[in-house]
Amino acid sequence: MHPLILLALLQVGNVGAQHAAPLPQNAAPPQSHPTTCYEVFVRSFYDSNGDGIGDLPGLTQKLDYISGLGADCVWLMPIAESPSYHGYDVTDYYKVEPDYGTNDDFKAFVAAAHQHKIRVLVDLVLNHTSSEHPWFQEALRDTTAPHRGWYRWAPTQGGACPNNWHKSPVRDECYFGLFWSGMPDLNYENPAVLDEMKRVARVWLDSMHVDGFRLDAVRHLVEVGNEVSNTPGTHQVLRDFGQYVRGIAPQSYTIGEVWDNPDVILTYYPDQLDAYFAFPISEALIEAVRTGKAGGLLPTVEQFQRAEPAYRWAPFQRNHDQTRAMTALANDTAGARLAVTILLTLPGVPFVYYGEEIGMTGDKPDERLRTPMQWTASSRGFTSGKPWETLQADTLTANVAAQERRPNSLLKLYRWLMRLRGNDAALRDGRLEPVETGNDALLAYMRKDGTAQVLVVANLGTTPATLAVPGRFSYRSLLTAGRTRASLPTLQPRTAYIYEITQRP
Ligand SMILES: [Ca+2]
Ligand SMILES: [Ca+2]
Repeated sequence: MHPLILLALLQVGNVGAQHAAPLPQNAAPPQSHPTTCYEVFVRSFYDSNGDGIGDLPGLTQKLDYISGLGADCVWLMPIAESPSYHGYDVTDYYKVEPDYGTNDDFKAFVAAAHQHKIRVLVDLVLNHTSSEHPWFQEALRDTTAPHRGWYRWAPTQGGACPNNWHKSPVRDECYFGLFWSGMPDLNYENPAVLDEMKRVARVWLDSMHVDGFRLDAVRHLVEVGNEVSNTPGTHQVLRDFGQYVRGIAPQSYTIGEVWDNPDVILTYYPDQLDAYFAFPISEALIEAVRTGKAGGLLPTVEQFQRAEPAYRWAPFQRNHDQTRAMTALANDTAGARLAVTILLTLPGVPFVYYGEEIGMTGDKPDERLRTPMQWTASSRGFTSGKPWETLQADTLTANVAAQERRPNSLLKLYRWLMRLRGNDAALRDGRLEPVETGNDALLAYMRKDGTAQVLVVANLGTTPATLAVPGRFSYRSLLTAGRTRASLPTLQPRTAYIYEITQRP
């Protein structure tokens, strides 16, 4: 039985099993959700043919590495045909970007991933297309074109276009594009647009065999006047789309990007996408490690936990739009170790951004957040040719090969924690209960399922600390070998501990 179901039954049991109430709608059994998901930028992962661009055959060759980490899921940033390096402006939703390979290369990748027991989520960009998409090009040139109504048009005002609108290059009119002129927004007030995106989803699920989607910028789907975020129409599109995908692929997983505060994110449940990224947890986590103060981290986690089952929200450190974690932590390796130990012991479905596991650095502009994976001390580990983007200089020291050789490297810690999470039901699915420490530099929480409990303690501060947990327990470390203890040791500065604890008589 799944622990979440057991937990639900135990709770029902508390109020009298003979009057068991039906489970609330949002506590439906999860469809075997991922344990830990690894975000990959294909262009920067591994180049198989020496053109300097990472590709699908290269990614396929690195599946042993990803499964060796302990990930059972990958999210691939956009892989559909696109004129840009990042792929968030699509020109053909049904075709793999030629830089990355062919549709057959993608199918071969998915088959190999499934042999590694890794599910594949692909980025799906619903909000906008590329301005070079044939739909938009036809609509731009011909006001009677079939796809004219798939975009939003308006007359110019005194020859100019208002904020978020862009001047047509062919006539005196404006079109709407929230992000930039190269990304015209699709018009979801036209039902044909959503119908088309359902066809796209079906093809990727049925013919390409993906296991789900990461959905980009979903809070911006439908505009009302000047309101461009979180409108009722946006919720309705997601409700419709989520229901459609669950209907044709009940085992799939959809996760949306709603980069907003917790109260707003929670309005996207219970009946829209399966899950959303927990941006507020990410921010509180990095902030806690950076400042040495637990601050709002656990209250934020509890806010999500109270509202929704853990498989429906995804904590992470950083993604492809944000300063990399190691850079945000000012190159503090102890901080990076604290951050991942906390991340991978929180409830939810944690996501790891490629390269985080070796402490890759990077700051804006965006290209520098998405540099090639540092397999070895030079770019030769990524490509035999000239890399599409220069690697970070610290590939000399921060690389997979070096960390494979070093005991206790960051890479080995990630591997240990990801596998631990996969094998420990309390860590994977248990509820989080904060432990009062009376010290803001000391973060402590229990993870409990029906049978086991795990205690996580992180001393975020720079001085040693102690913590007395009420009750008589035995402590068995899940991070290091060693004897079972009767109490916690002195908690060293900038160090985290994980113990399985059992009641002593
Ligand atoms: Ca290539
Ligand atoms: Ca939009």
